[in-house]
Amino acid sequence: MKQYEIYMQKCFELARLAEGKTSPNPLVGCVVLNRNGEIISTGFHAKYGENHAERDALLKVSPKDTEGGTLIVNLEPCSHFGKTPPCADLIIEYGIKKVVIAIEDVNPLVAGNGIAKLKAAGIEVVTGVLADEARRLNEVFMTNIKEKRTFVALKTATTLDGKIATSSGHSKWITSSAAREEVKHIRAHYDAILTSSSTVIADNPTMRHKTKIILDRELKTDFENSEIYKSGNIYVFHNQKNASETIARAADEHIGLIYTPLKNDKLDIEFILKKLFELKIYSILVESGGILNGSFLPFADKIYHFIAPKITCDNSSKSAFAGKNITEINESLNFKFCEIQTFSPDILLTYYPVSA
Ligand code: AOF
Ligand code: ZN
Repeated sequence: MKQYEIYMQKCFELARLAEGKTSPNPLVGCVVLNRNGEIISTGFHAKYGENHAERDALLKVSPKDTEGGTLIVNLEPCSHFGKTPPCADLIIEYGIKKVVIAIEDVNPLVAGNGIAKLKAAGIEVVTGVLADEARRLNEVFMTNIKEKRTFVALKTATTLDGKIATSSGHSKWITSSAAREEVKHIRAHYDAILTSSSTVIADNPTMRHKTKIILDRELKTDFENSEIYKSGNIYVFHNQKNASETIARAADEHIGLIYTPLKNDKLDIEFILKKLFELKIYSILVESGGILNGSFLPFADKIYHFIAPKITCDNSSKSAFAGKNITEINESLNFKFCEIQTFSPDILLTYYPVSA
């Protein structure tokens, strides 16, 4: 079993090579052993629409080599005709004797059918190897398919006292360049970055990324000069009637204006998330100030929190999460830590909400 865990880790590494490129498909890696237990091939699902991991690995070798061998993969092999024929059929064709899987596929077209097909062909199937890690690896895919909604991640960078800027808004830079480099990698894993008009106005970020989402209730950002409007696809959620008349540039091909109802005097986040899923934006990274972070926190699936070893000790510097008044500590939202990484001298804490 230990040996399978090592191969499964290898599958995760292979799968991660395609991070940010497979949406809305999962991240999948595969290792093939011959009958003597030696690795003879590896593969991964490199890009949406391309070969699945098992097909990628098997097509590099011949059935002569794989006869009686073992295939390790982090997701149940598929059983449906999609962009490619079923991986389960190819595994059977290649004479594989044993298949080791981390988790079942949640796609209703597959869910259990792939395993059933393999077993019906007399293949031994082992499941559940490093299942928790495998679920985390494909948390976006699983949320999309099971809950039919966009996965929401949130990133913040604070001092030890949880501050993101001084009271005047000064924040460059709280974290080191190593941490800021890592932020670029994190962004690449998500379909879009979401931010607020206040952040656009205060920081004038470029955010060169596939898709950008800006929450700008009163359409007060500078559409002509802000860096963010100069590249890529942009959706602006707002609450202004006759918006496109007021903002000529909004008629531009790459800016989509979306009228959004208000809820408690703010743009309705549930409405926005529903719209994003309809727009096939399957995962977002929220990068903003305390107020928007506070509003998104109840909807967040995951938080990336960089912490620099600095303390402002300032009464009025800005907090990473704001917008509420509570009196009892048990009114706080609760999270569970998942990982601590070091980007010296800073750390990155990754945590998940504890569902109520
Ligand atoms: C696998 N291995 O590497 C992947 C799988 O659109 P298609 O035809 O590529 O099919 C996508 C579905 O296939 C996806 O939703 C998931 O259920 C499965 N993806 N399966 O065995 C892979 N990428
Ligand atoms: Zn497949």
